[in-house]
Amino acid sequence: MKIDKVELSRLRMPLKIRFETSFGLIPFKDFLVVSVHSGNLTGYAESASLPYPVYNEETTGTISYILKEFLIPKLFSSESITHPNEIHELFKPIRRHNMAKAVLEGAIWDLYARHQGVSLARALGGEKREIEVGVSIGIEDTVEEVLEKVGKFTDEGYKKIKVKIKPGHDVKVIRAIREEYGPDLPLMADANSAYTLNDIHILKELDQYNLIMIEQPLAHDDIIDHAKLQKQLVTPICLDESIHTAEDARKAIELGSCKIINIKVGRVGGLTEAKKIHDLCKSNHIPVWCGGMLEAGIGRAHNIALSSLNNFSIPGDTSASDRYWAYDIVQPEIILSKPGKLEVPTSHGIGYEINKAVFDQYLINKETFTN
Ligand code: OSB
Ligand code: MG
Repeated sequence: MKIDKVELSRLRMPLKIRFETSFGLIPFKDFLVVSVHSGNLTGYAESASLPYPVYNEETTGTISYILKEFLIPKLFSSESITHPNEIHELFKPIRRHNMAKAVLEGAIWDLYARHQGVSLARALGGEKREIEVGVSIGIEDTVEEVLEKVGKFTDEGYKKIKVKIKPGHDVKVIRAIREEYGPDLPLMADANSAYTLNDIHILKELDQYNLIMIEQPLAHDDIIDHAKLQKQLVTPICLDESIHTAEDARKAIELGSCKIINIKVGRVGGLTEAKKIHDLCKSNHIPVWCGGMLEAGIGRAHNIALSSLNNFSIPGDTSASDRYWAYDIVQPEIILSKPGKLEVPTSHGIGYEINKAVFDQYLINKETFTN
């Protein structure tokens, strides 16, 4: 495949609900859609970035800069691409900036799948025809509001309920959910690094509620203290922020820092690395699931394709589009095909088309780079 053109479209989408985590409120989604063009085919991906560098160090602004200054020129300097795995190698000399790498690589994966005449899921080696999904519930002002959302989403059939926690909004929330919905509700908590080992008494209290896992309780850059913590908890620890590469995953598994890994394509620098982490975890009997970054439809479509790989054995955070969006940028709309399930598309590439009217409504800037 010879890349003729790359387009960067910056979109700003209002969230239809309030979403807060231990690192703060996410007031809207500001992201890039990258499209890569080759002949009459186009591949799409969207950046996982948030408006502020609070989940990781990247923002939509840094991603745009790294793409324009380094990654697009590198792509244009390579002769022709036979497989997207080559992109990961091509970008390797540039350190970190994983979300920037992931969005360009993701668009090339979609283009490659279309070029091969297969779905992205198939191109990645995914076998599932449908995936089980869960939902992530943010920090709310009151426990009652959390309970109401848990009820709404269990009614919709979501297979896993994840609630955000932070000091002061943890045990009381989990206890109330267990009291209201019983011991069998598939429940987990995500702390987004809000605790330290000094809070071990709180984490041990949470350990009594039979959570499927507790996600990233300690520092975003830690695997040592997580290993110490895991030894003292029955509840499996799942790492999110701490894992950026398959090497990070290997070390965390070796140390015993976690028993589960949340894979986010953006955080790990693309689908090639995501698949590598999936494979490594599989051979180490570590289940994985696909995390979310409040994606619009293109990002959701990539997550669905990735989740079709068979070691994604725990429902992910990729809920239907109506979780966050009044109108989504893809069509058909991403909806549950059965309670708590999303169908894996079989048409070429990501399996969804751009809804141009909605896309243009949220578009704030577009730049074109010709090879
Ligand atoms: O830690 O998984 C996280 C959203 C933004 C940043 C980090 C996280 C999240 C979520 C939402 O939990 C997942 C989703 O619904 O996309
Ligand atoms: Mg998380």
